[in-house]
Amino acid sequence: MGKNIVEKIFEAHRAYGELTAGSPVGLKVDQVYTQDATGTMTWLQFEAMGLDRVKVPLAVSYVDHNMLQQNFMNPDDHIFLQTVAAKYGAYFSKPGNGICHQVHLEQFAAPGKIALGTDSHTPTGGGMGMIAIGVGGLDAATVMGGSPFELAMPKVVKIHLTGKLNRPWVTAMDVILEVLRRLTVKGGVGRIMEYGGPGVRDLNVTERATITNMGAELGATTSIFPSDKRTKFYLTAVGRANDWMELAADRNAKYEDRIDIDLGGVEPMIAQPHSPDNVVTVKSLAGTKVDQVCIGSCTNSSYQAMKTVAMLLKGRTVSENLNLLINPGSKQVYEMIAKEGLTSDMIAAGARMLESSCGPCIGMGGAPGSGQVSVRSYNRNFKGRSGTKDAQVYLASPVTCAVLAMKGEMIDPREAGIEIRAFKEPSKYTINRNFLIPPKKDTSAIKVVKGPNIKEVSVKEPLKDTIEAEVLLTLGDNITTDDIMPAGSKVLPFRSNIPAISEFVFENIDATFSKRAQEAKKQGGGIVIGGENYGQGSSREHAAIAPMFLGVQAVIAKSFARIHRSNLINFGILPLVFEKPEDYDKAEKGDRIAIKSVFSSLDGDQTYVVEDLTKGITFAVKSTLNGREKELLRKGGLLPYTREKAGS
Ligand code: MIC
Ligand code: SF4
Repeated sequence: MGKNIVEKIFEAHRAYGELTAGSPVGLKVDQVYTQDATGTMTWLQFEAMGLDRVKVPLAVSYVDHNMLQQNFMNPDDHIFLQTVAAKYGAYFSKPGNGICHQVHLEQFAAPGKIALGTDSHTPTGGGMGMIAIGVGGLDAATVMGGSPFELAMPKVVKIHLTGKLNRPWVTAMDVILEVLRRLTVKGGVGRIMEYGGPGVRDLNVTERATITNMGAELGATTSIFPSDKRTKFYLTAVGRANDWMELAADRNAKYEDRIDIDLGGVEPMIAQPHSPDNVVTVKSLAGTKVDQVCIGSCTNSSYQAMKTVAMLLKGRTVSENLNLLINPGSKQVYEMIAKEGLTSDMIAAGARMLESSCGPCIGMGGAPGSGQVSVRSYNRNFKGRSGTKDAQVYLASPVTCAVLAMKGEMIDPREAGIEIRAFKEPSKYTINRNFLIPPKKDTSAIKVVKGPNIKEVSVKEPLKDTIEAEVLLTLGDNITTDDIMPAGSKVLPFRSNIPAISEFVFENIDATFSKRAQEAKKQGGGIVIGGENYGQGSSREHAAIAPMFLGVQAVIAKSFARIHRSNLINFGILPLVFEKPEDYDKAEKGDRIAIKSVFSSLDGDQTYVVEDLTKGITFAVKSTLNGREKELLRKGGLLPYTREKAGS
């Protein structure tokens, strides 16, 4: 039988298990990378394993998120990450070198390989024909320690592309917005999106990477493109021709489902507040006033994105009442556009140039004013993420963004009366690796430096046979990890300090949560109730560690997002789903509930009876844990489990 690309790569990396959808499969991983906001925890956890060196062929520690250095905290994290990388044999990408996904694409991504990253947008590498998956920090640490990466074999969906984009006004960003419009933020759960069809040839690697990057918003495990001539062209242009190999699905490959997109029919699209799947055509919003435009982020900050924007801005002016912020994705891109005079076109037009980092995307500066409209070429517009609770954040292509920046209001870019030349993919990129510090052979003299804000990793006590706890919060569908554990300049510096960061859990939904949880912890702990797709979005494991620290014992939801479900298990919190979704509103905030005989349920059919002691009613919930996950939960999570194994 013919194989699809996913099966080919999985087969070549299989450590154990079957490639049957839903069953556990262990994969040998080629590359692991971390970024600073999730990386401090990851490396602290790696350190706790007591190994001498990482056991994967390539590990990279990037710094790109926490770049606002308001005090000692962020720079201390950077020093920790640099010294810990040096100590354990990883590359270190210095602050200023760029956003991890863009830099990784330029420097390390290679067809046929498997990479894990402690960031949900790791699938960017899928544009290069690799399997690149976002994971929680502890999962990454365990793999760096030499274990295979285990996941439930996803279903593979084919996105069949035909035709050609109507350039320059329609871009790869519009394609992924169209996919999100059709499939929603839940559409990819448990799936890998494999792109194919003749339309693939119309897209170059960085365009493909925009699509796979934002494929994370579908909830998909990852997305992947074939590796073909265009992949070879890009790899040659970045000086890595040797990393190329051809990769295509067999003619008779099987897929769970197929989605057809004619690139020629795609229009300029825009995601409206507050979800990346709330997508309409830009045209339908014509006339809406825009106050801020941000161009860049890991989704759209390649040389192509920057050059196209510069060509649009050249000789023109940013609208009087609007702010334009630009963050190029990597130092190499920045250097190249500077050399070619493109930054000067941007500056002359009135753009505020930011450093190569995540910046406004994660609320690290660049917050919009009260109630303002911000249009961004980024991938997430969750409420409050920009740093301003009542801001209206929209997502669109860099081309659309640049046009809106000049017009000051929404307009279909095709109707703005602006002409530009077509973009030509360069056959040679600027290459400069001076901010990428390679691993050293002899690390014996290296000392890991930890500033005062870097605190020990917290550990949970083993699972109890009876959970008696208070319902702390009941929530709706699609709760994001930004809702659970907000980011932004106030909170991010505490990523290496769990007691401090836990004060902010659910802050934007219910500011009393942390206090109430701490009270409930004294009486057996708390329970959180959610709807569908609980924990979508960012991979931040702080959305599990901090609730664990606050005594949350279980989350009961209609369904969970993949990375967050793993993170909950890794930190000893039971992820339970309603047996009957209509029981969702039976237990309410403030109710005391009991789950008895947890162990026999865990070993049996994984159905548990929940008694609402306040209301005197019962309902059933279940778990779908595999053998390893059950073991982890019994011990209180992956850290106590690994420690016990190492000690035995
Ligand atoms: C994000 O885009 O939400 C982040 C910030 O990059 C996160 C990681 C984090 O919270 O540190 C992600 O996407 O996983
Ligand atoms: Fe950084 Fe934003 Fe990309 Fe996350 S989505 S990695 S915050 S640029």
